[in-house]
Amino acid sequence: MELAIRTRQWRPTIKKELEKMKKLSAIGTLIVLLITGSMGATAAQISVQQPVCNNLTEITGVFTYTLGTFSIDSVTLHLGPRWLMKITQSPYDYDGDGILETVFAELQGLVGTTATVKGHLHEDGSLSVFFINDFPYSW
Ligand SMILES: [Ca+2]
Repeated sequence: MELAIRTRQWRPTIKKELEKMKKLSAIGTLIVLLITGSMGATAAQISVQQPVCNNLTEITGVFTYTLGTFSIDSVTLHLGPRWLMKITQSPYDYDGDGILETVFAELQGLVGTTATVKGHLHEDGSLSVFFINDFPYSW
Protein backbone atom coordinates (compact mmCIF):
# COMPACT_ATOMS: atom_id res chain seq x y z
CA MET A 1 0.00 0.00 0.00
CA GLU A 2 2.71 2.44 1.06
CA LEU A 3 4.78 1.44 -1.96
CA ALA A 4 1.81 2.06 -4.25
CA ILE A 5 1.36 5.54 -2.80
CA ARG A 6 5.05 6.32 -3.16
CA THR A 7 5.01 5.05 -6.73
CA ARG A 8 2.06 7.30 -7.50
CA GLN A 9 3.86 10.25 -5.95
CA TRP A 10 6.96 9.63 -8.02
CA ARG A 11 5.14 8.83 -11.24
CA PRO A 12 5.08 12.45 -12.54
CA THR A 13 8.78 12.83 -11.73
CA ILE A 14 9.65 9.56 -13.39
CA LYS A 15 7.56 10.50 -16.41
CA LYS A 16 9.36 13.86 -16.69
CA GLU A 17 12.76 12.19 -16.45
CA LEU A 18 11.79 9.67 -19.12
CA GLU A 19 10.68 12.51 -21.41
CA LYS A 20 14.02 14.27 -20.83
CA MET A 21 15.87 11.05 -21.66
CA LYS A 22 13.85 10.62 -24.85
CA LYS A 23 14.66 14.18 -25.92
CA LEU A 24 18.37 13.73 -25.17
CA SER A 25 18.39 10.45 -27.06
CA ALA A 26 16.72 12.09 -30.05
CA ILE A 27 19.23 14.94 -29.97
CA GLY A 28 22.10 12.46 -29.69
CA THR A 29 20.75 10.51 -32.63
CA LEU A 30 20.41 13.67 -34.67
CA ILE A 31 23.98 14.71 -33.90
CA VAL A 32 25.32 11.29 -34.87
CA LEU A 33 23.28 11.33 -38.06
CA LEU A 34 24.57 14.79 -38.92
CA ILE A 35 28.16 13.72 -38.27
CA THR A 36 27.82 10.48 -40.20
CA GLY A 37 26.08 12.27 -43.03
CA SER A 38 28.92 14.74 -43.41
CA MET A 39 31.85 12.46 -42.72
CA GLY A 40 30.71 9.03 -43.85
CA ALA A 41 28.91 6.56 -41.63
CA THR A 42 30.70 3.83 -39.73
CA ALA A 43 29.60 0.52 -38.38
CA ALA A 44 29.46 1.30 -34.71
CA GLN A 45 27.62 4.54 -35.19
CA ILE A 46 25.02 2.85 -37.28
CA SER A 47 24.76 -0.24 -35.12
CA VAL A 48 24.34 1.88 -31.99
CA GLN A 49 21.69 4.02 -33.58
CA GLN A 50 19.76 1.33 -35.43
CA PRO A 51 17.98 0.49 -37.56
CA VAL A 52 20.77 -0.72 -39.78
CA CYS A 53 20.69 -0.59 -43.56
CA ASN A 54 19.40 -3.93 -44.83
CA ASN A 55 21.12 -4.01 -48.19
CA LEU A 56 24.76 -4.32 -47.21
CA THR A 57 27.38 -4.99 -49.84
CA GLU A 58 30.17 -7.41 -48.99
CA ILE A 59 33.59 -7.06 -50.55
CA THR A 60 36.56 -9.38 -50.04
CA GLY A 61 40.01 -8.55 -51.30
CA VAL A 62 43.42 -7.20 -50.42
CA PHE A 63 43.20 -4.27 -48.01
CA THR A 64 45.33 -1.36 -49.19
CA TYR A 65 46.26 2.13 -48.01
CA THR A 66 47.33 4.64 -50.62
CA LEU A 67 47.60 8.41 -50.34
CA GLY A 68 45.56 8.47 -47.13
CA THR A 69 42.78 6.24 -48.42
CA PHE A 70 41.94 2.68 -47.43
CA SER A 71 40.62 0.52 -50.28
CA ILE A 72 39.87 -3.00 -51.35
CA ASP A 73 40.58 -3.42 -55.04
CA SER A 74 39.15 -0.29 -56.64
CA VAL A 75 36.59 0.34 -53.89
CA THR A 76 37.38 3.32 -51.67
CA LEU A 77 36.41 2.61 -48.07
CA HIS A 78 34.82 5.31 -45.92
CA LEU A 79 36.08 4.65 -42.42
CA GLY A 80 35.79 8.05 -40.77
CA PRO A 81 38.18 10.92 -40.19
CA ARG A 82 41.82 9.81 -40.00
CA TRP A 83 42.60 12.12 -37.05
CA LEU A 84 39.83 10.48 -35.04
CA MET A 85 40.92 6.96 -36.03
CA LYS A 86 44.39 7.82 -34.75
CA ILE A 87 43.23 8.83 -31.27
CA THR A 88 40.43 6.29 -30.76
CA GLN A 89 41.05 2.93 -29.13
CA SER A 90 39.55 0.16 -31.21
CA PRO A 91 37.06 -2.11 -29.45
CA TYR A 92 38.00 -4.93 -31.84
CA ASP A 93 41.23 -6.56 -32.88
CA TYR A 94 40.59 -6.16 -36.59
CA ASP A 95 44.09 -7.21 -37.66
CA GLY A 96 44.08 -10.24 -35.36
CA ASP A 97 47.48 -9.58 -33.78
CA GLY A 98 46.07 -10.07 -30.28
CA ILE A 99 46.49 -6.43 -29.32
CA LEU A 100 43.79 -3.76 -29.16
CA GLU A 101 45.29 -0.70 -30.78
CA THR A 102 43.97 2.56 -32.14
CA VAL A 103 41.49 2.14 -34.95
CA PHE A 104 44.08 3.51 -37.39
CA ALA A 105 46.72 1.01 -36.21
CA GLU A 106 44.21 -1.84 -36.52
CA LEU A 107 43.44 -0.79 -40.09
CA GLN A 108 47.13 -0.40 -40.89
CA GLY A 109 47.56 -3.95 -39.60
CA LEU A 110 45.13 -5.14 -42.25
CA VAL A 111 47.07 -3.59 -45.14
CA GLY A 112 48.33 -6.28 -47.48
CA THR A 113 46.01 -8.93 -46.05
CA THR A 114 42.78 -10.27 -47.46
CA ALA A 115 39.85 -8.72 -45.63
CA THR A 116 36.08 -8.80 -45.91
CA VAL A 117 34.11 -5.62 -45.38
CA LYS A 118 30.39 -5.02 -45.43
CA GLY A 119 28.69 -1.71 -45.79
CA HIS A 120 26.63 0.68 -47.80
CA LEU A 121 27.74 0.93 -51.40
CA HIS A 122 27.41 4.47 -52.74
CA GLU A 123 26.57 5.39 -56.32
CA ASP A 124 30.17 6.47 -56.89
CA GLY A 125 31.35 2.93 -56.06
CA SER A 126 32.76 3.77 -52.63
CA LEU A 127 31.68 1.93 -49.51
CA SER A 128 30.75 3.18 -46.02
CA VAL A 129 32.07 0.34 -43.89
CA PHE A 130 29.88 -1.16 -41.18
CA PHE A 131 31.74 -4.45 -40.62
CA ILE A 132 35.32 -5.60 -41.03
CA ASN A 133 35.94 -9.35 -40.97
CA ASP A 134 32.53 -9.73 -39.28
CA PHE A 135 33.36 -7.30 -36.45
CA PRO A 136 31.25 -4.15 -36.27
CA TYR A 137 33.34 -1.25 -37.41
CA SER A 138 33.79 1.42 -34.80
CA TRP A 139 36.00 4.39 -34.06
CA1 LIG B 1 45.29 -5.41 -33.28
